[in-house]
Amino acid sequence: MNGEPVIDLRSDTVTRPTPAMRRAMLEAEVGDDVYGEDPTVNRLERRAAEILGKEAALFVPSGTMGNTIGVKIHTTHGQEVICDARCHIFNYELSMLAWFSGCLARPISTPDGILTWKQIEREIRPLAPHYAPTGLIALENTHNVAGGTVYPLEVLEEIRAGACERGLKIHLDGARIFNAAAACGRGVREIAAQADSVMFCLSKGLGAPVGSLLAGTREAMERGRLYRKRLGGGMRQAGVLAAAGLIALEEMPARLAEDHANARLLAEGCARISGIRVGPAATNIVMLDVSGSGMEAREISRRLKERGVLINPVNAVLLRAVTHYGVDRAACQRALETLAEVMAPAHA
Ligand code: TLP
Repeated sequence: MNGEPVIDLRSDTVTRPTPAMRRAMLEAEVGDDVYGEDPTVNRLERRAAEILGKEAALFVPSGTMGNTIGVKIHTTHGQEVICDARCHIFNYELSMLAWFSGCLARPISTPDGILTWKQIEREIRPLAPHYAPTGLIALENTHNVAGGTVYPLEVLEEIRAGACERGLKIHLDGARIFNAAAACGRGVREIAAQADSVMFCLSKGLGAPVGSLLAGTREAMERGRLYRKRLGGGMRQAGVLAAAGLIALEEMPARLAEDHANARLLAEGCARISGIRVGPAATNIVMLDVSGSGMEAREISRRLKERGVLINPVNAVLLRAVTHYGVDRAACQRALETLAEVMAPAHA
């Protein structure tokens, strides 16, 4: 390493609070949120519900808890949840779908993480002697592992219409719904309207230190509040966190297009490096398929780290680079140069 700052492209979760967030945290009005008495948390929940066009919202410590409660409020034990095969709920949440809600996943393989109503409809199971009935449809927008891909609004609308007709609820893992909105030019409210419950994260591209929100009907959020307590997510003077969340919500969505432009820069640069095949880079996530390089993804990740660039492997042949406000255009350029250097010996 040459003394330059580390370029951290492992995730947008690594973002640190902005100076405005830190000031707001310092000055936050607080109370005991388990009693519903934290004015800043209450303000954040009201504002999030308003932005998403839902009746109510619930502040939770993590996206995983938001999804866990989101699944629980719509399902009963022994049901199936239809989802994409690479979604976060199914793959990266320590089987909470089964552990907490007692449900099975009914995963559908897709090339881009985007489900269609046609695919979903085929997998709906009725209550019958051999079946676990379908209890919920879970969608992810943007889709993380597929490379930050975005649902076209028409596809969501079709799923919504079909689900309504079949009496099925939809939970949206919108950890990065603001990235989705920025990329497809629609409001988060339009996207959120296509689901019964929506989880989104303050602590990813929006830059808050901690926290996610689950939004839906008032009745569902009241039940959700009890599940949050069961899961140990009843926080006390959480207003210090909510204060940063409010800044994240108001100030950060407008700059996400910058992260998307940097991701495109990375993707275009990587496409010129021999041995790398680049995914779609629709938003702030770039998937790099290095199966043609003769090197394992984790070896590339190790070599990059030695040179001050952090990019995580997803599996033996895939790396994931995520842009965020902590890495500017110049940092992405430098990451590209480092990547080219690291990949070169494999093709010498
Ligand atoms: N994703 C993290 C890791 O868990 C992989 C990341 O670095 O991207 N839904 C989606 C789509 C997510 O990407 C994540 C986090 C979550 C839910 C869970 O959020 P947290 O980490 O707050 O529990």
